[in-house]
Amino acid sequence: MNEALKLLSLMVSREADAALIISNENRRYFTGFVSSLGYLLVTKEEAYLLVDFRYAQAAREQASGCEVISYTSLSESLGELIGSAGAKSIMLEGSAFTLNEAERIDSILGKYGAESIKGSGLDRIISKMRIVKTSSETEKIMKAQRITERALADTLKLIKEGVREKDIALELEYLMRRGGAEGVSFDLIVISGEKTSMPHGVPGDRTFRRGDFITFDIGATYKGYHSDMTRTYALGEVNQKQKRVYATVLDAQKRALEAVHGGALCSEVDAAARDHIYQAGYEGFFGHSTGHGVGLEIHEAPFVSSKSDTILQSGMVITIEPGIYIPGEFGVRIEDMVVVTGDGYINLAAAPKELIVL
Ligand SMILES: [Mn+2]
Repeated sequence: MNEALKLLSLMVSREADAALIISNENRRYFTGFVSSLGYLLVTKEEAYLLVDFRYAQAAREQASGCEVISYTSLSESLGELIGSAGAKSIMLEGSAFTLNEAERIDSILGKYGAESIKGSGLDRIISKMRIVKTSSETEKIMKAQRITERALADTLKLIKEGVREKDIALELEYLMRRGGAEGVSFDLIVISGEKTSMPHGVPGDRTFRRGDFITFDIGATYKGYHSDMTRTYALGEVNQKQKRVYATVLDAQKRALEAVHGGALCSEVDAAARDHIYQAGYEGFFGHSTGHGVGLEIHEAPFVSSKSDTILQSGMVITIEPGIYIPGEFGVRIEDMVVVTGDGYINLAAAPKELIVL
């Protein structure tokens, strides 16, 4: 077993005889192997990656720290392993199994005198391991961020009146992939005008007009790791209300960043942004949390919300992204992705944040 698998095995052994992992992200995290299907069985002594014929050769070459088993009958292969390990209780990834898959696994386990433990126990164990990034993980996140910013800089040159949102989103994706991205972190958000009041608006046929705010919420993936950044630009001109809202969001974002350091509570960081926005008179216009962790998933622990009592630790990668959204008018969000350090943070986003009128 590799180090991550050894640690997982140790933590699982306190609560069960084995763990069965099926999510793409967690299989990749523990074995380094990328596939769209596969079962990682971790017992007290061994880790087995069960894959079908399509992945057998690649898994043998690439998977780290586990024995690769190519199955023709999952039921037989999994059953034999569980039987020979003498495992009676198997933790399942609660967030990854569908009801149908869990029923199928239960019927296999039942035949071999074992049973599953469902719920969030295994998810919590894995989340705790993934929440602090290794330097190799952070490097991949930084690379994804650099690809994103380079593509954004080239795309901004194309912004002018009459250009469609979805053409800009497409161009950005193309440039990211050409720049070395595996793909996009999520469907890129490029929205304009009154649509910017929708935090997750979808790029469409709307064309840019003078006086618009244009929101870019964008990210690329690199070797499985995501990046995430939001910038809001103005086109041609801005009015006083737009300026005031933009300045309020930027101040809130800076205050939240100032609150980031190892030992800070996520809820304190959220409050630093939220209190500022509410005191400026925009209570009710900031309806999402201040940020989230980023890694193999675009949204993962820790969650920087008012309800989170998670303590920030050095090595966590989080976003800080307050916003103000005024329905029917416009919205502003500014998002940076940072690495938490003992006494502060390293900002992975370099794109300027002062209001830019394109
Ligand atoms: Mn985000």
